Amino acid sequence: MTRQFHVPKTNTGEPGGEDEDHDSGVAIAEAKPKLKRPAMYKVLLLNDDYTPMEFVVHILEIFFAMNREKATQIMLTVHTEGAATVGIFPRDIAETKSEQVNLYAQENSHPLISTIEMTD
Ligand code: TYC
Repeated sequence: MTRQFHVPKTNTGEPGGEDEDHDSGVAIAEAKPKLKRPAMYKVLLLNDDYTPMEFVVHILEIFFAMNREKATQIMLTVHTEGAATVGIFPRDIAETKSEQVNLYAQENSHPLISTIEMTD
C-alpha cells in the first residue's frame, strides 16, 4: 500500500514573504533580514608647508600600501589641492589608520595631519 505524507512547503527565504500553514491556518511571517552595509569613512591627508614630500610618500607606501608612483601622485595632489582622500574604510579602520599616521608624523617631528570624514 502506498502511503501519503504531508510535505511542508519549502521556505524560500525571500524577505517579506508569508507562509500559510495549511494544517493550522496560522500565517507565519518571515523575519526581515535587516542587513546594512557599514558606514564608510575617508582618510584624508592635509597639506602643510613643512613636511618633506619624501616623508609623505613614505607614509602612503607604509600605511596605505601604495607603490611609489601612486604615492607620489597622491602626495602631489595633497600638495597642490590642500587635501586628498588616501583611502576609504569602515570607521574603526579609518580611525586607526589616521591615528597611526598622526603618531608617526609626530614621532618624526613633522606637522603632517590626517583626518577622517564620513562618506555620503
Ligand atoms: N607641502 C609640502 C612641501 O612642500 C609637502 C606635503 C605634501 C606636505 C602632502 C603634507 O600631506 C602633505 N614640502
